[in-house]
Amino acid sequence: MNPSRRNRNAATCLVAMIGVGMFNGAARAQHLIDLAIGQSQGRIATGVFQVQGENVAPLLSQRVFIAEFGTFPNFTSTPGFDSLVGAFQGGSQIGFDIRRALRKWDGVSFPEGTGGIPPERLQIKLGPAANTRVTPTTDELVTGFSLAVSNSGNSVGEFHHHPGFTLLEPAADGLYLLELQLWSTQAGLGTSAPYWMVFSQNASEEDLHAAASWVRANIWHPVCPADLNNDGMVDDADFVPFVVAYNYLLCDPPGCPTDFNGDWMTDDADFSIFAVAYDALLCPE
Ligand SMILES: [Ca+2]
Ligand SMILES: [Ca+2]
Repeated sequence: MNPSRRNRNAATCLVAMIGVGMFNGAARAQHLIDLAIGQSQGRIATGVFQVQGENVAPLLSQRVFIAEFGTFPNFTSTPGFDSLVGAFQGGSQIGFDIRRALRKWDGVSFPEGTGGIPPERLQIKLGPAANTRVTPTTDELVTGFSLAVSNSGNSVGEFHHHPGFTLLEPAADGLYLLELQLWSTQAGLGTSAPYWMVFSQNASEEDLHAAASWVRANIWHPVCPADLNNDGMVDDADFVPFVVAYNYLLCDPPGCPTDFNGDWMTDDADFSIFAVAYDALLCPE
């Protein structure tokens, strides 16, 4: 790799992105800790928002997210879902499915077998009573409910909703794993890959990060993590957001897409992994 070429190209790209001025970052700051969704490679993709100077960009390469109960006891509505304006067809619906039973962290792993299924179930709810779903007691798919993509005003094509997540009794302390997928009524738009939310019920941040990193390494197995915009290749469009994170050792909650080795920091170890992927350019099949 030629660093000067890379840096020059990346700088050009960054200037171009700022020039485009995708939207005003300050106005949207309240949504930055939401789960970012958008379209890539023909399907819904999940990720996080990254602040880039005056702008905010979705990095759609993240599939493990963290959340903490406690807004009210056993409850949170953060992260919600948000997308850029115009990301989806206005007036279409995006829904979710629960893919399997809830799992509980045993200090080392989220056990696969039925022994890893806790007595607790997790409820997802928004709006009318019909919009309530609870995790199954065995590994089966529970079809969720759908919510509207905006079709009015300055937000046409934006999907922004905050379902409530409630840990049901006995709601013991610990870490819980929820596996979901997102689907759309928009013609030709495919269902997302599975994604995971690790919920903390009074657990330490250290344990929450360790559990999320375990999911990344043992369930997700990302094959091309350096492809931050999820377009199938690692190029300058990925280098820009990587450097933004690298410059500040940042993670972008509720995930950390620029952390490639699972330590919840973006540093030299991740840079080395990025450089190898950048040289290869194309993601593995
Ligand atoms: Ca890319
Ligand atoms: Ca790292």
